[in-house]
Amino acid sequence: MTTRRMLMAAAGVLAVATAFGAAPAFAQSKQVLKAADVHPMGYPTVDAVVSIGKKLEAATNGRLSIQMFPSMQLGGEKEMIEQAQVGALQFARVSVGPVGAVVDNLNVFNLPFVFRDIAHMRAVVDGPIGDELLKEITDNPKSGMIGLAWMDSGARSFYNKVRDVKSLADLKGLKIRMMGNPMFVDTMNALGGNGVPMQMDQVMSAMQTGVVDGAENNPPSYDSFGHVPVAKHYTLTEHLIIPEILVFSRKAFDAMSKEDQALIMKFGKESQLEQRKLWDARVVVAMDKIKAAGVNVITIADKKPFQDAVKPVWDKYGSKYTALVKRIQDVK
Ligand code: GTR
Repeated sequence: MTTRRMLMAAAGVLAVATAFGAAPAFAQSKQVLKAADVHPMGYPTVDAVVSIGKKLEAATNGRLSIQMFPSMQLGGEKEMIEQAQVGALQFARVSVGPVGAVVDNLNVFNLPFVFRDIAHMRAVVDGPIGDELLKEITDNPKSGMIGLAWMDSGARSFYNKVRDVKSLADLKGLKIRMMGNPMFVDTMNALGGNGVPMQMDQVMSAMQTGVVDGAENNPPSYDSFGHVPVAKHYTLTEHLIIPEILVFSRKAFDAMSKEDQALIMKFGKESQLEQRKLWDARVVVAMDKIKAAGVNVITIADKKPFQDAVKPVWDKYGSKYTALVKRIQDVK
């Protein structure tokens, strides 16, 4: 046998061994796990995942580590989910918005005003409902993902470059970028504006060229995506409180040893509360920067007209989740 053929034969034997789950040699080899986020280094979600990498390195003597691809380097969140599904990417930190398109029950968190406030959202994701929904991602054979942890994304509010929005009437006719899930576009339309679905990587130029008048996001994202100087009217509608989610590629997970899987699950889960601390500090910094940039930050004392206006969204999508919504509402 030539050396080349011998190598190929050896590779064949190993491939068969792997297929039958007997590949201790592979399980012990050095592995750099890829992680991606749309946010830059220093953003709370990114730092929380970098910290998982440090813990993995410490626990495995450097055998497992994480390479972070921040700032949309691997594309938008839809692409990140697809890459995790095929095993090209191991950790994807994405919003529940796009994951709802893959695991339907998650869409319950995408209903406008489903949470009373941020504290309510936290109580829900920290409790049994949060655990069940993570497990649903993991157990759903079509998802291709393992649900590791929830992360905080505060509350989303509207910003635009045209005018102050003090009431529903002011939203009329404004073209507002929404994340690509029909529930969000319908939410904007129900509020009187025009919802335009778009991935984050296109939003800046769309605002600059007038394809959209604005977007909606939490203060840290509004600041960190560089949208503040372009769209200086910010209204704290807090219409969507959508948690972030950290997923791991099912394909990559299945190829790991039980011990390594346990480390991923453990450090993944620990990142939930670590990220939250980083988040709370970041919100304060972002709000200060937004105000210092001369943005008129408008609070809405009575959100009831906004909540009433999104009733059609609840009529269209809410009935599927009635039991789950009731359980969410019952969480104190
Ligand atoms: C951010 C969130 C991202 C993404 C982004 C968006 O708040 O952290 O995961 O959802 O908003 O609007 O696309």
